[in-house]
Amino acid sequence: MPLEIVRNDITKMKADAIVNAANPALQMGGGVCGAIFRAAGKSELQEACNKIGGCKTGEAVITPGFNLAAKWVIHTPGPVWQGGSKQEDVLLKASYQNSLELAKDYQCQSIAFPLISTGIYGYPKEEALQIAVAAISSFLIHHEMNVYLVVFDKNSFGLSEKLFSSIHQY
Ligand code: AR6
Repeated sequence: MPLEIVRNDITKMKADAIVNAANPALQMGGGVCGAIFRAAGKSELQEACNKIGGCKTGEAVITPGFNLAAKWVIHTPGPVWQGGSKQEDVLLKASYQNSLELAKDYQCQSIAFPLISTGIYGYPKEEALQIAVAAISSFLIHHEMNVYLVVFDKNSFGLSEKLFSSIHQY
């Protein structure tokens, strides 16, 4: 089962790494980022992020998971949706690819992603879901890893069922 779409709170995922939909300043924000910081331990995780200093859109950095079940948190700022003409698709794909490469470098056997950029950053969910599945699938052609795509709200889950019903048949 190399790619599974699940409906859950990502902070509850028992994977080697969970991915944070971060901002380039690596500061605690709202959405999934706020939830991850609260569950990991706000001050410890913020301190680890401050040591790194920042991360460009589409790139990825790693910190410990502190109080999370996950050993690592991989932080990647996805693009802010600006209508689709600012290479948002390229940058979103890069967020998935760079996070997966970093997980591989840290010998992770499992990783859980949220739907990066689809909340506060405004990326249309259906397109973001297609990009996520395509980027993860092409990585899995050449690598062994259990990848979870964690959808949180009911709409996203419904959309994933509509688009990728075959994925649930494992
Ligand atoms: N588990 C899984 N998914 C979640 C959770 C959760 N606990 N909470 C929300 N989501 P967002 P972005 C979903 O806004 O759009 C922050 O302030 C949510 O339904 O968290 O990349 C950062 O610091 C949505 O589908 O991230 C940045 O400043 C998805 O996670 C900025 O927001 C992403 O929504 C990043 O915005």
